[in-house]
Amino acid sequence: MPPPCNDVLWHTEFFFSRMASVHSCVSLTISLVFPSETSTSYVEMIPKKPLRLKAFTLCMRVATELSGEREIILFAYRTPDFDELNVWRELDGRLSFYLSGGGVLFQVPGLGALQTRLCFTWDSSSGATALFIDDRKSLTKIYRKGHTIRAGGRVLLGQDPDNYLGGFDINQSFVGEISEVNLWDYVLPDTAVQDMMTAKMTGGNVLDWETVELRPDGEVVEINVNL
Ligand SMILES: *[C@@H]1O[C@H](CO)[C@@H](O)[C@H](O)[C@H]1NC(C)=O
Ligand SMILES: [Ca+2]
Repeated sequence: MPPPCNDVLWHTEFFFSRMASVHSCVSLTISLVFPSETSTSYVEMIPKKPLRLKAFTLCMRVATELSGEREIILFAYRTPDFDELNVWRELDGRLSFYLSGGGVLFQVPGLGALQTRLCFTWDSSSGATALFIDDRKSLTKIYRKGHTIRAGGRVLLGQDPDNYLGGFDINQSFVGEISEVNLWDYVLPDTAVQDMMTAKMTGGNVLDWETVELRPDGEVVEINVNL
């Protein structure tokens, strides 16, 4: 086993006849697999600080084979009375998020079995919001200018809670694989988002996938992945 470099491992590759050796760091990360539709399985993420947000960047790596007219919850943050920040794959395949009220929807290529990296950005001061998918950025839309996301809720993957920690609907559950969920309380520069898309999404100052405490409940499998 080659020596570790910080939290990653060195490995050596030999390229063809040139016999040049190249060292690179292989990152270990956790990925969550939701194998089937349930109205019970979820993973709670414990944030580093309260989600009192006037801006955010929310990233995740996701794959799902759910097809047809099926809503899929990708991320849910709910306080006792409101869905504060919920991210969806809509019935018609659009990607969207909702800040306690009507949502903002992006008409983009649909999710599928191949892993897709997504980052949403939103800034209350202008209302500007955009979506990055792998190395591409969407148009900018204007949504909920002046709004503040409230603190005091819970972050869930796998289910859409219609009350504080329940009211799950099997037909909105997440089925597939999800990882690299990171949340920042500001809008990252486009280049920073795009650099992460080609390496690893990490370092969220509210939710950092590398260090976040995950509390799984039900039928969820945590696997280790070498990126
Ligand atoms: C889920 O969807 C199926 C198929 O459309 C339907 O038969 C079932 O009643 C739905 N379940 C709930 C809880 O809405
Ligand atoms: Ca619901």
